[in-house]
Amino acid sequence: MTKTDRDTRNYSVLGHEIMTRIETLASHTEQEGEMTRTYMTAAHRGAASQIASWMSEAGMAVREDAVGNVIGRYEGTDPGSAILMTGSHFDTVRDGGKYDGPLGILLPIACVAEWNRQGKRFPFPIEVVAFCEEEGVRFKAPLLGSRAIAGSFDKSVLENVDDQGVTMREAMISAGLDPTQLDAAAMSKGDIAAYLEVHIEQGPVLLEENRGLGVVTAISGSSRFMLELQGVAGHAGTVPMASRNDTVMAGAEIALYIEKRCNESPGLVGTVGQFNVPNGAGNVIPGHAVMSIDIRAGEDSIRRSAVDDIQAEIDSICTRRGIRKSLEKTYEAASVACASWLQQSLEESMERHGCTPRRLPSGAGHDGMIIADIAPMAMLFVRCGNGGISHNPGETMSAEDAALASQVFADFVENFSATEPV
Ligand code: HGY
Ligand code: MN
Ligand code: MN
Repeated sequence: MTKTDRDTRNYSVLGHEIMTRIETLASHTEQEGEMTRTYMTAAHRGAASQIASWMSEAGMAVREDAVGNVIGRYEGTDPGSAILMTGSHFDTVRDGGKYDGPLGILLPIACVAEWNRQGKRFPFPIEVVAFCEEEGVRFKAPLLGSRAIAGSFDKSVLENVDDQGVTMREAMISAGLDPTQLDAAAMSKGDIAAYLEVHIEQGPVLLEENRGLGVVTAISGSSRFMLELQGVAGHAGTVPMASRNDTVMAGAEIALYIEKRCNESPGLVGTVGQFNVPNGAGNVIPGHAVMSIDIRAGEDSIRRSAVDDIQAEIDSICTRRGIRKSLEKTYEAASVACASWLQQSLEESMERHGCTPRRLPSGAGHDGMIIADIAPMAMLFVRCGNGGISHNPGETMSAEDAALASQVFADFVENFSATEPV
């Protein structure tokens, strides 16, 4: 059996092992039969300890930082060398998929375990980071894990409350964490030689082009808002249409304008993911409605001009309909480019394993966009099945693609040198 055949056989075993572990990790969910794992819940803590034990089985020293990131360190031979960091998040959206996040944690752990079995070490240490909170579901504050490491954690979010009125601070303390130690989690520029995140594409491009892998060029920026609409509640049967201040109809008109405006520029997307009528009733004109707005584009200028237009249209719709509004920006991040020298290295690794390189942008946000503040960042996309669907229980990928991604990831690491080629 040639080395390559052996490699391919080993990696196909690794691919299946990764998929099995993704299933095991998915059992840590808040809701039987669906994938929901939000920050600092019992399911989240269970997943953290499962990941920690896989990291230590793989020969890594494991620590948990003050925000709840689980970090496995595979020591290098040169103690002064900067870290090659990899990882992804282990929280999920509600009723989401099993692969968004965990793939980027479990694939590197499997590769480190293989190197550990072979007694193989690198000059640089490898740190696999299981980021604790990327989706921002429970406390409406995304990318907390990577912000803590990048030193951009905004402590005001500690007072954010979940649907039960629990603050983030309380949730952290009851899980045994110490929010006063958050600054100690931060790393500085220079500590990390490069950050590489392996992630499912969460879209249809690789699937439609029959490719297993792609190299990410940039992570799209996004602007997110919560819009609160105050109208006049009234009797559904007696108030004439012309005299209504109906917050759902105003919200619906706003949502349709967002759709129209975002259809005007390629790559611009707009989503109203939440639209609620608190204490609503079927026979009451809704006097109060709350909706989320998420606007993204690869180009920041395109996103910003769309946001300006949408804000102006919200004003005019609300004035015309006699609706009071409050628009709160909950999150904004500029588009972040991936380091071209790392993209180049990833392409070379892909070519060594028979993949024709394909570069593509990421419409989804990732921890890599935050770590990019303190380290050169790259992402390797892995094909999604089922039309590329994600943030949906139908999210899926194959063991073969997990094996191929492991081979390319391992090749990238085995050929990595901590300095950018001149
Ligand atoms: O919303 C996003 O783009 C990411 O999945 N959190
Ligand atoms: Mn993700
Ligand atoms: Mn996601």
